[in-house]
Amino acid sequence: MINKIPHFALVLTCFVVCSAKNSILQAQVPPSNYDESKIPFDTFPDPFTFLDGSKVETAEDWKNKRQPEIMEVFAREMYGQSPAAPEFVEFEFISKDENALNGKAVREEIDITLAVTESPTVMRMLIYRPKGKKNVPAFLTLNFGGNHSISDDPGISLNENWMRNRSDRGYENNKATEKTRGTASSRWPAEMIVNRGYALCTIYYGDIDPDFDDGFKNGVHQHFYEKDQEKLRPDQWGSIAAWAWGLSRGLDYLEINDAIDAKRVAVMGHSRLGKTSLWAGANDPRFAITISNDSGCGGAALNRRRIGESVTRINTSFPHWFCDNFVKYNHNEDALPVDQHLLVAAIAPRPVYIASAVEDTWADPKGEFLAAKMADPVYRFLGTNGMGGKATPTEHPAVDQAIKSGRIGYHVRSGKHDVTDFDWNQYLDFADLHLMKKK
Ligand code: GTR
Repeated sequence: MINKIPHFALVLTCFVVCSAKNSILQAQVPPSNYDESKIPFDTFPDPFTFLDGSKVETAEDWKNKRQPEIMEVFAREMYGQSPAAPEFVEFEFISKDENALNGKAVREEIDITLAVTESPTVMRMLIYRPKGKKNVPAFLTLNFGGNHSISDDPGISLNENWMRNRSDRGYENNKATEKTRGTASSRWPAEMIVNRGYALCTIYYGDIDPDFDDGFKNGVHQHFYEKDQEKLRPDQWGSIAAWAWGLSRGLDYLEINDAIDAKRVAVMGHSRLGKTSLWAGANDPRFAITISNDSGCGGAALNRRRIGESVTRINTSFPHWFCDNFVKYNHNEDALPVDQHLLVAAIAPRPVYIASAVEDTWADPKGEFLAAKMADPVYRFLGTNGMGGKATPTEHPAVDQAIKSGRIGYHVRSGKHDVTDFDWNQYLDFADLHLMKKK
């Protein structure tokens, strides 16, 4: 049965779209720099100075003017502007198992329609939630390999959409095979999450927009062109913005699912999907916590440092992730009136957690920490404890020592670019602090 529920709580933003920048992009990309002494810029945009040079004086100035100004720049120059939420949440129950995860959880699959047209784009949400409980807090995430890749539970439907080939894992001819079941389970400890009292809700990101550069013909973009528009404008949504928009549509659905408390949902993502969770969390104030795992360039890492992956590199390798305007900042990061600490600050005062991995130098762990640290004064200005303690920390914390007592969490874990139980343990502790009712 298809369910249609009007969704009134959604803010209208302007209509969207972006265009292809591939042609401009095959310019030379210099080798990546890892030498701190060769960082080209040493100053970063001040959170408390408006674009016209005037100063933020009060918390109201921040909330009503500076935060929207920052978000407007990020939307226009980097991620692209996204369309308004649809008027209805249309969804369909696909499956349910009352005895999942050794009898501890309920497993459900729900199809959520992203655009109601003759050939709609539909994303499938997989939920594991603690059995016998209502109104539980949740983690909402996107995954890379299909919902069936997060667990070897045979009841999860195999995703049939386009997948990136990876024959060692069973992704062939751009499709998932049965062999791909559970291949990402180490990143998704569903049982641990459910045992701690949370639901895990996840969606294959390619359901929203397949992750390749096709000039935005497929995925959700195709439904939002204006009449006679053939390609996206340079300020309209790239794929990261589309994935983030899809996360908000996932939250629309959770608002009408009474097993989940939609006011206690943490949006979490890894790598390109960590960039996505930051953009989703900054745009949608309904997300109670925002978690970025190893998000790197275009996520938490500061663009102006140009360490590891640079703006030029990312725009060249992944021309569809950002809007076309972002190409203006290739080798020219300093011209961008924002940097990534301001994206973290734009989430304030809601809790945010940024995680790095020591061996993930491509993502510039130090730049990720500095973005958190440089957002701390905004959190404190808004009357919260920022990274915790009495003042902004001065040093990068020791490896595997999480900072998690304040509104901004941070750790640098030992090991590689990945999501591990260590990461999840920190996110669960952070969520306990902010989302679990004190007894
Ligand atoms: C890399 C890319 C990173 C990161 C990563 C991922 O190739 O350079 O920005 O997003 O992919 O998402 O796995």
